[in-house]
Amino acid sequence: MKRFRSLDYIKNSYNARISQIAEEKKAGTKIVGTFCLFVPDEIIFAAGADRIILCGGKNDTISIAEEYLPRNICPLVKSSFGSIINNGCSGVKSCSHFGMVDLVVAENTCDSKKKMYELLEDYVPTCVIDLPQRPDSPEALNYFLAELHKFRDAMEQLTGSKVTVDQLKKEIKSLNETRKLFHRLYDLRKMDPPPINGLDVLKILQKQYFLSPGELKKSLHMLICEVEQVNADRELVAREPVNREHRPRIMVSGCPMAGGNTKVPEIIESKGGVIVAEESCTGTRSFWDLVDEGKDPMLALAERYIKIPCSCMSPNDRRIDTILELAREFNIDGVVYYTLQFCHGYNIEKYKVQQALKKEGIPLLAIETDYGDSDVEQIGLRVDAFMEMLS
Ligand code: BJ8
Repeated sequence: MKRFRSLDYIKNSYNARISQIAEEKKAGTKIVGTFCLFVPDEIIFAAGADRIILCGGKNDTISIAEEYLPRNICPLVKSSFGSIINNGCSGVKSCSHFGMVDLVVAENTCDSKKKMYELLEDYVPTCVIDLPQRPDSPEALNYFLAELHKFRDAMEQLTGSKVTVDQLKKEIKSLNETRKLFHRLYDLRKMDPPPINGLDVLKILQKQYFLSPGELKKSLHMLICEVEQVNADRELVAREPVNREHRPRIMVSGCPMAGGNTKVPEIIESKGGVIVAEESCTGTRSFWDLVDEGKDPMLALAERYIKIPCSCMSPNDRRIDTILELAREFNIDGVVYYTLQFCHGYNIEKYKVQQALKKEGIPLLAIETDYGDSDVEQIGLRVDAFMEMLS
């Protein structure tokens, strides 16, 4: 598979982004840290603040968190908490951006996150958006809209700037443009074989809430141009007979893979599969639906964000429908169902997902794992057998 130069650019963007945030802070811009897709970035940007993601995907800060949190909770929660409280001062190499935020905007989703946020307040000011967890009930939308209004007020207080309707509309339009770019990239992955592998796409997915919106758009444009070029070159070659071996087309579905966590995709693609879609918060859940630009912006945001099919919602049939739709659109051969240890929501939903896929004749391999390396070999053997079955 081709090496994409734009991905080197994205990989090397970390230091530039940190310097940019440091400059912004010096100039008085407030920096907001988030953990979840349910927090609308549009409101943060419309208030004149900047945003960085705080989800931890690395193993090395987990032991720090375990001094405060139980061992048997999800590694994403422990890694994130460890990174924030460590903040580079206990000998473990930590990402410096964790110490740069003025306000954490959290959300009531799973129990582990909710309770972790209560502890976090001792380290950094934290504002929590409450979520109605039955999104299809008639009262849910109004409740969520009221929560978003409170969040907007908190942002205005933080920055001292009014969030105007015009500014919100501008940010909605801009973030919709980014979502459309992701759709373009994913459309290219519908080809067989896809011109880009899943690990490469994951590199930009993991950076999407770290880069500034402008840098993200620029990076996506560069990547899409390169991937389109691969296709154009292929069409030329395809006029002559070429033997293209079919690699099993895999969809990864389940928990997010925060930056630093690429274990399972690496195994899948090293065993001959190619990931063509991710039903995940580091995947389609982050960009699939656009915000309606024709409506009152706060209502449009509430309508769009409440529909995110996270397993914290109940019932969550929307997620099953999405998985089936993606499986058809991307011509999926098999699903790798990815759960982080102790994430009960995604783990329990696996049963319904498996039943729905079975009716479509699509096999599922369930992998439950953490951020450590001790199970790499064992996962490798299971993925190997799965690929052989799909070939
Ligand atoms: S919208 S998936 S980002 S909550 S993996 S911490 S659910 S125990 S990350 Fe999430 Fe928002 Fe939902 Fe997405 Fe809890 Fe599960 Fe851990 Fe999770």
